Amino acid sequence: MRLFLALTPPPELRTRFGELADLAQARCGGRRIPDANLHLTLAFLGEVSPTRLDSLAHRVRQLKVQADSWTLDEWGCFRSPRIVWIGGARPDPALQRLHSTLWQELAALGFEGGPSRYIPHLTLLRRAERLDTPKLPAFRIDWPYCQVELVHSVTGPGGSRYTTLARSRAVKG
Ligand code: 2AM
Repeated sequence: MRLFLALTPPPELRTRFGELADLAQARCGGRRIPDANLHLTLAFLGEVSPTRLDSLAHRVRQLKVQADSWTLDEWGCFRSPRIVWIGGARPDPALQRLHSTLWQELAALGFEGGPSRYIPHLTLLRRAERLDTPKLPAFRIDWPYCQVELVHSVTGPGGSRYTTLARSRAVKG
């Protein structure tokens, strides 16, 4: 089963991110990610044997994620997969720490393959026809978060469907 750890936006931000996805698609073309699928991947695990799910979900439920906020204020793209995304103009130490902590936890469970470099990004479009992001309007959105989710991705003819299998404890403040 294909799994990843992610932050998922609260409903009001999902709508705002969806509006940015519409703007991006109008300018760049490509396949817009549906609002329901918008997320920030923190750790991509790839194919995981279902026999490992219980221990992984258990660990995720034990995690204490320090509440923080991610500021998104920049358009970006990955050229070869032709992905258009939004992220932060400046490095975000809290997200980098969270990414490292998660991969330490995952390594303790025997998962390998944490990337050496992490670029926090929220994908809005895939297979964009034009990577014309400099012409897109400026924006600034603060995304408060306090929970990581373990997400199962199933790819079907209509695209990917995501199901949350476990959530970390919410630790406010
Ligand atoms: P993306 O948005 O940059 O494509 C579910 O597929 C999530 O895992 C997506 O957010 C995707 O990131 C990420 N993902 C998919 N394949 C990946 C890979 N090989 N390495 C890292 N992240 C990946």
